[in-house]
Amino acid sequence: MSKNTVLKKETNKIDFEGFKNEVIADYELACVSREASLLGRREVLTGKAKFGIFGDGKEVAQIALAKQFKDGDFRSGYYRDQTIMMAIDQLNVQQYFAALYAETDENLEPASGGRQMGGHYATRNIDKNGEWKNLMEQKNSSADISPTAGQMARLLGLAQASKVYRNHDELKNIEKFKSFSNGGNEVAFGTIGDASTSEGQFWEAMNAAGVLQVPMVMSVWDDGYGISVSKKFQTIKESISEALSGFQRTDEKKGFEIFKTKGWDYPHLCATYEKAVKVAREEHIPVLVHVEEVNQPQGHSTSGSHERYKDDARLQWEKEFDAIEKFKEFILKFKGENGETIATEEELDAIRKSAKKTVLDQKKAAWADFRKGTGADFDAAIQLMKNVANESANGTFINKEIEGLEKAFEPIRKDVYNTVNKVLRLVRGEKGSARTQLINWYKGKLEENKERYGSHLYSASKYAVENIEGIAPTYGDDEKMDDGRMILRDNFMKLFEKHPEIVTFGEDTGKIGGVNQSMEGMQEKFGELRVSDTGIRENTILGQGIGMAMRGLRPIAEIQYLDYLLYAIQVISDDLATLQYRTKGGQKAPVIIRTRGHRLEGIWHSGSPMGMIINAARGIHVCVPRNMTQAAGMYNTLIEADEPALVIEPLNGYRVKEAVPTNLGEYKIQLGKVEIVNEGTDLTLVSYGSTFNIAAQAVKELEKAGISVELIDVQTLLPFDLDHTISKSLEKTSRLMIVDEDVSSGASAYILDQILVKQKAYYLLDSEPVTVSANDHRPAYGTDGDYFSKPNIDDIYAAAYQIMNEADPKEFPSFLD
Ligand SMILES: Cc1ncc(C[n+]2csc(CCOP(=O)(O)OP(=O)(O)O)c2C)c(N)n1
Ligand SMILES: [Mg+2]
Repeated sequence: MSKNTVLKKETNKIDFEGFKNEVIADYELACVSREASLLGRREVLTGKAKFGIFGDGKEVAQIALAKQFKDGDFRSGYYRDQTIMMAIDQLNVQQYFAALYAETDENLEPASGGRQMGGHYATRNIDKNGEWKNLMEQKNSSADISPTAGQMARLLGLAQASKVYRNHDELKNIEKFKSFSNGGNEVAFGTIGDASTSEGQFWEAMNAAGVLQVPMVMSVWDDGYGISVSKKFQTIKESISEALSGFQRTDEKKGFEIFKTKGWDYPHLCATYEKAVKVAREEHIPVLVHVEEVNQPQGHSTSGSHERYKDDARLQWEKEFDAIEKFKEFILKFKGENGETIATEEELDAIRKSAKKTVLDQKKAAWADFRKGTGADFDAAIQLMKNVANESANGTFINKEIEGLEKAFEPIRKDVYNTVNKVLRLVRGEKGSARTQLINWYKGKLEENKERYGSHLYSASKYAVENIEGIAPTYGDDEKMDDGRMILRDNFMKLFEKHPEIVTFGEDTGKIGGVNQSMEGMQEKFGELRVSDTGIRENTILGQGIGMAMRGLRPIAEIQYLDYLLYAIQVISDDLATLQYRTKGGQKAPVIIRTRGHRLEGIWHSGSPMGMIINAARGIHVCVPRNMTQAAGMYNTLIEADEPALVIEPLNGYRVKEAVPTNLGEYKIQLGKVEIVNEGTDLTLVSYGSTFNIAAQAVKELEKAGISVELIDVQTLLPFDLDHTISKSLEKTSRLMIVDEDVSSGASAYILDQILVKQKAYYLLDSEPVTVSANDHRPAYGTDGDYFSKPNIDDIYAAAYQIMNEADPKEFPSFLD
């Protein structure tokens, strides 16, 4: 067995007992993990859990990987990684089953508090108050998401953080950053299935990691299939390492280090990971570990069986090359230098048997806890409903409902609350005290469950944006004016001086300071580490932001134009916007996304798909400043908060002169607060961003016709007018017009819903509400194209005038007919 040479060498270094114990512990863990997969599948098939996707077949490779995983390191992986999580002590069997059952107590199911299906792993990196834990005292896993390759962009950022920490001398001396890094020695471990390497996200991240030279160890678990679709249809040359061979570094050129190993070959796996991680950790070289011949004994998931698509030969191979069977073979054949053996077959069988029992016991404990949670609700509801039955004329019918619930097989909360609702409907109009008690209990439970299933979409810490109070900009006597871009730039200068953990990056951000020069001179001043150019790759620009923000840095990820945010919307929506929610407050990534848009030229530099963005990105804040003073004030707020946000600077505003505040870097725009820019009595006009400035011109024109418009800038779409200032304005004007440059029924529909429904302003209106939006086609090129595509001053004037004409035709006779 030539493959044993590495281990034989090892045995010279450590005493045989130590070596033997390690191998046996590995075997034991592999067995426990396998038994968890086997039992997990049964739990789904018998109806206790809804869906299962397991890590069987990948155990041995993951144990080898985990040997190299150190405190402070990070994982960004996918649903097959249960054995890594167990091996790094961040998942036990009880938690594994708790997740399968959707246990909502985050103490019992720490990855997501039951919000994610099992197989989606995460560690708790912030505490109950939203404060960072010491990430150097634990092994970390960023929170998994289901979209295949969705872990890639974030992985890049997690690895890049080590690079920043290694090379950023200022941070090394600041105490708080010692809980994020030790001189950048941390590795980011990525895992992905062979089929998911077909996704663009994989290629984009791999190329960027090679360019950036970050310590990322990318493992591909190659089991030859993506559900039923074989490698033949997934990967060029049916081999990801062959496909990526051009990434291999050479003596002359930087690149990746590429390793190949086999998923059942324990000694080779151990040796490979040792080499792979060493080069990544020490030299900051990205590494690909292509783990071939991985198997999948139970097929893809509980949704089907692999006999449908694997032929007999493959199924036979899966049996013969089962990772645990091969591991067992290795142990039994092993002979040390002096003829020592590791274990006998009986001993190994006993380990397997005991693993089975451990798993069964842990599963039972998880189920008992899970039942306890719903059981308490069940018991309380039954008692309260029985009391209602006793006092109600409808007692017989109520008792029938109670009986139905009592007979239900393992009832869940849905069954309990559904029965309570049915009973309450039966006693509507009655006045008994038991009924009141049931109603009060139910309302309290609704709140509890809102929290249980809906908390932490946004930060709940003291650093939540709603807790960051505004500070007005101040102005000197000299009435100094400057281009908008200079106000932004000088404000960034202040922020970068104050917060050494801020880094910014994007296309053209570094050398030239951005396409609009709002970072001009920043790279010279703060260096290439903090102000850098990236490739054209919006998805991973966002991923850099997410990963670095998860490791204590404050990234400002720049997307060159709003229209290209679409390339990043997947990672914004799937990963960033869901992070706090999907971990139930266990992780955060306060990335600031900076972009510019709304109006300039042509189809792809004038878009304003705000409806799409705010609907895709609930969970992040969306700021829509109308000028750069406002934008800078928003950055000043956001840097003090611990939440992700998107700021869309008005693209046509960089060279517009604005008064220069004297307190740059200090003044703050409070998010969720609107600004009444012009007071008026006839009509409330609501707008934001670039179009706001056109609306402001129209308001001046309307004044000449005797129409007094209250002009309100919402400033932020998420959050939206938290004080309900708009409905207060409508109490005065009773007429509402919304001017928005998204397509019809885009952001304007959202704004209308906020004002009419959420703020209950419908009954304040004397005229029908009017929305002025862009045309549904993309905006045409040129100034006339803009005029006829987007809301223009004449559209806005005409729509406002029309409202007043309808209200008082004598005073405001039509000027168009
Ligand atoms: C973006 C996206 N598309 C499709 C799916 C559905 N899906 C889930 S797993 C999977 C196959 C993944 O195969 P592979 O990457 O080889 O991982 P394996 O399950 O084989 O370990 C697919 C298509 C998904 N989750 N995300
Ligand atoms: Mg696969």
